[in-house]
Amino acid sequence: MDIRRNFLFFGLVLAVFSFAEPLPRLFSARINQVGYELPGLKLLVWPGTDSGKVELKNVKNGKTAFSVPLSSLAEWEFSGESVRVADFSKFEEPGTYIAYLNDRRISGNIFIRKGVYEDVFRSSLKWFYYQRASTPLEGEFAGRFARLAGHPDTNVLFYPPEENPAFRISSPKGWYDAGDYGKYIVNSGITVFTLLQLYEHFPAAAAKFKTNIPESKNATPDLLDEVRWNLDWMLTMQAEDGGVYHKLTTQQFSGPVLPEFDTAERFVVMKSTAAALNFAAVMAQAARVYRSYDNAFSKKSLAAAERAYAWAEKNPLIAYKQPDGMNTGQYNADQKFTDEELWASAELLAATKNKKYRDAVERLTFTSEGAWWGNSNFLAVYRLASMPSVFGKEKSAAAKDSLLVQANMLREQMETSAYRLPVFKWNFVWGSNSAVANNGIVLLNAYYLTQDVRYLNAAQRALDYLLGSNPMEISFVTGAGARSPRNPHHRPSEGDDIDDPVPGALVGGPHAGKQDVGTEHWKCKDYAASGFPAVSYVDDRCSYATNEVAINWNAPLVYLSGALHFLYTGERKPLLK
Ligand code: 9MR
Repeated sequence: MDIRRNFLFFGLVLAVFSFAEPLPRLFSARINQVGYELPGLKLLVWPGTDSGKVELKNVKNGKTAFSVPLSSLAEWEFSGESVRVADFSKFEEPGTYIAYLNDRRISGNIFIRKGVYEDVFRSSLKWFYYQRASTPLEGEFAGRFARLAGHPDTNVLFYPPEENPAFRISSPKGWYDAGDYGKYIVNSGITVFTLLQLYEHFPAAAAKFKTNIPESKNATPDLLDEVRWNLDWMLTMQAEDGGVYHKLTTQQFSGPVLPEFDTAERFVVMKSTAAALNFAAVMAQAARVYRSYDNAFSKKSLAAAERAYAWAEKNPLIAYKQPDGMNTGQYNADQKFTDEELWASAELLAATKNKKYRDAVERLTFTSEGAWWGNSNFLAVYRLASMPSVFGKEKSAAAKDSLLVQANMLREQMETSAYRLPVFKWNFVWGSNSAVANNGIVLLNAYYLTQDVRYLNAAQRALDYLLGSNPMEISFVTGAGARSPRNPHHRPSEGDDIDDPVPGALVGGPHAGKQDVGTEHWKCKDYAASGFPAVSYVDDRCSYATNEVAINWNAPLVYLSGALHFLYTGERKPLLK
């Protein structure tokens, strides 16, 4: 039973004041509502049965600028729809267009221009600034989303307190994990890794990219300053023996209030193997990435990583176990930590070249599975495949093969499925949108390693899906596109007096799990009744299973939109070493 049920009362109070109207439908053709780059793949998905030629008319003069026949009808098993596809990739004239079929308007505005993903990239990265704990968000940087500081976290207790009554640590900063105000090491791991990878792959362009944060005027790239906010917090979560506390939260999730009003006691909870290894991996990565900007920090991170790794060697099987009376997130997927161990060993080897870590990398195996917070396997694979100078030609080639197994499956799925999407059945889980975004990252890595543009095109479709080319006809990113979530499950957006949600957030997305139905479902009737996974979504704050936001979901959106932006507008080749 999810503790959020305990907030039924809050829900009832809110229901009186807020009636989340369903968003109006658009013109039905499923397009990337943000737009298309000039040279990229450009698809339109038409859910009607009628066939014919799709004509793109320029809004400037109403004249047809391009026309292309629709494909044959095919069914998409995840939405139950039969659809046709129009491929207008060959059309490269910048402008704003509207699609017509047999003289009937079938689309909203279709934007084609260079740099079309810059805004969504910037806002999804900037969203992390809005998630900062222990600091006010000032108007200069946050605009109308300015708010007071919350959660100083300078006096954090141990949970359960009776086990260690004298315990106190100061553990400020970090990002709020999601719609709630907890801070969790495991989820921070994949998030930090993903954001730092973008910097590693496109250092020159990423270094110049500005997000208007308080650190923007210093000599460090904004992307690295943003991630540093969370790394600084993570460092405080390491105990003297090298172990790392699993999370820092209140006992219960708070109500839908701004940070300043959530004043309940905050606790750290037990050290876990997963936390130690996630910590070791990203601290070792940070040691490399920050070396030229802040050598002292780099050294400190590396020492912390080595201590956490050594702790995990001595404590290899400590799974997180939720203590009685503690009801916030758990982030414990399995009792096996070899994937985290491989990842941490690979990062430590890249940072130190030490034999100890090389032996571990040689001993541990990897598979062809994708990345999410519960499986770090691919995080290691990306690293191994891209650094033959560190891991040896053979090991890197094996990692590349492993990556290509998954990438080929995704590419084929994109090329053959009715919606032309690199999405599998098992991606429709809690946080499905992040699964789609992470699939895009697998494909981009395959593209880097092979220069085969078919992988790039498949990655483009992952972004298209997130930005509107989906059966819900919605861009799943707040503030981006013609129609986007208005009511995410996100306490700061719920607790303020601003109509719009905080921008740049990717909501969790559709899936048929419906873990939230039965709580406040009177507002979510259609959602509760929906059968197909790709349409089981509701833009309502009550739906924490489909409409919450989270750092590990936004990070792959930042990566995907950022990498495509860089690849299309300048740095054509990522840096792999
Ligand atoms: O992202 C997590 C998802 O994979 C799990 O199925 C779900 C239920 O355990 O929890 C999700 O993570 C939540 C975390 O536990 C607490 N903060 C909000 C996260 C997003 O819903």
